[in-house]
Order: sequence, then structure tokens, then C-alpha cells
Amino acid sequence: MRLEELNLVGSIRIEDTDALIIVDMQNDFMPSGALGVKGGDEIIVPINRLAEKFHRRGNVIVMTQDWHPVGHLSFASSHGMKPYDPYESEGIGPILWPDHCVQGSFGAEFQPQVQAKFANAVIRKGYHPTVDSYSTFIENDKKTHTGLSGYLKTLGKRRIFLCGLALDYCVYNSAKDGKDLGFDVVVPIDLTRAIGSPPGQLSEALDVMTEKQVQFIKSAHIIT
Ligand code: VGL
Ligand code: ZN
Repeated sequence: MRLEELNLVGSIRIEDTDALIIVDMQNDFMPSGALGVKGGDEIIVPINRLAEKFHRRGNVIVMTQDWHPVGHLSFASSHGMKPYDPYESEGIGPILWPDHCVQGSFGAEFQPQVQAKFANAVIRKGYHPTVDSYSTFIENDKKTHTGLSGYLKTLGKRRIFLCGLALDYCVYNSAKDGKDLGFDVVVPIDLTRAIGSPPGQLSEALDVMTEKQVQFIKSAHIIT
């Protein structure tokens, strides 16, 4: 499925049981960053606009941060291979990445224009040296939780709005796990961008999210 083929929801009103999750809006995922995502900078201002709406209503906002140790096994450099080379092992893959979002580095910091001050909580993921974590709920070993599900459920949240980077990796896997964990999931489609590698990754992500009844909407149609 292509982006243009997604069915969009007409409009959604923000409710008290909603949380906004802003995924990986970090320097390394900006177009000039180590793992640059095309158009990643274009979504900063509209994400801030949506965050402002959630904040004004008193709704919970969570930000996530990809947060890898030096020499993380998802890095091509750890295998003597090239970034974006295919590689599959438990908790890693389907491709290898440039070194990115190294703990404490500039690249791992939130892009400074992103309104991080509104975040109630920050979830860091990918810090176990041998396991990646595309989902902000459960790491790629499919068993280690980040604690986000418990956090949201303790606060009575039932629906999550997922925006940020990247649509075909962290947003996708967070949406999938979110549904499996019992949340309703909404993706404001204009507030995310895809990596697009390997070919077919985005298409598969859109297929699976559609199948799992993730809802897609234009951010302008989210009302308070
Ligand atoms: C991501 C690849 C590697 C993401 C993180 O945030 O989507 N993608 N690390
Ligand atoms: Zn990463």
C-alpha cells in the first residue's frame, strides 16, 4: 500500500483519556543528521502545534528518544559492514544503520525547535547493546518492556496519538504494539516521515497498521 492509498478519518476530538507520543525527534533523524530522514524537519512546527493543543487541555505528552550505547549492534560499524546493508539477527535488522543517537551525543538530543518542555515523560529506548528497540513499548526481543504501557494505563489513558520519526520503523512498531497492548492508536499522517529502506518497508508498515485498525488522520482535523 502507498501513502496516497490510506483511508483517512474525518475528524477526532481530543478526550481526557488521550495521550500524545512524539517519537524520536532528535538531531540525528533530521535531514542533515547521521540517520537523516527526508522531510523530518518539516514536521517540527506542526508537531509543536498539536503538542500545544494537548498541553492546553492538560493531556499527557510523552517524548521518546533513541538512545544507543557506543558500538550498538544495530550499527553497521559494529559488523564491518555498510549502513543500510541487509542484516538480520535476533533483535537487530532488517538492515544495519549508521552510528546514530549515541547516548549523550549532540545527535541524540532533541532537535532544539521541538517543544520538549511540554513533555510529562521521556522514554529512552535502544540502550541495550545487543538489542534494538523500534517500538517505544517493547524492545525488538519482543519481551523487554520500556514501561510506557504501564505508565499510560496507570494514568487512565486509552488512546494514543503517535507522531514523529520514522513512520516505517519506530512509529510503525509503536503503533503495532500499542494496538496489541489494548490502546486505540491514531497516526496524524502529516506529522511523520519514513526512512524508506529497504524497499517495501513502508508499504508493509502501512499494510500492517491498516490491518490492525490503526487510524490515520490529518493533524488539522484533530479538534479540542
Ligand atoms: C529508528 C532506525 C534506527 C526510528 C531508530 O526512530 O525509527 N529507526 N533507530
Ligand atoms: Zn536507532
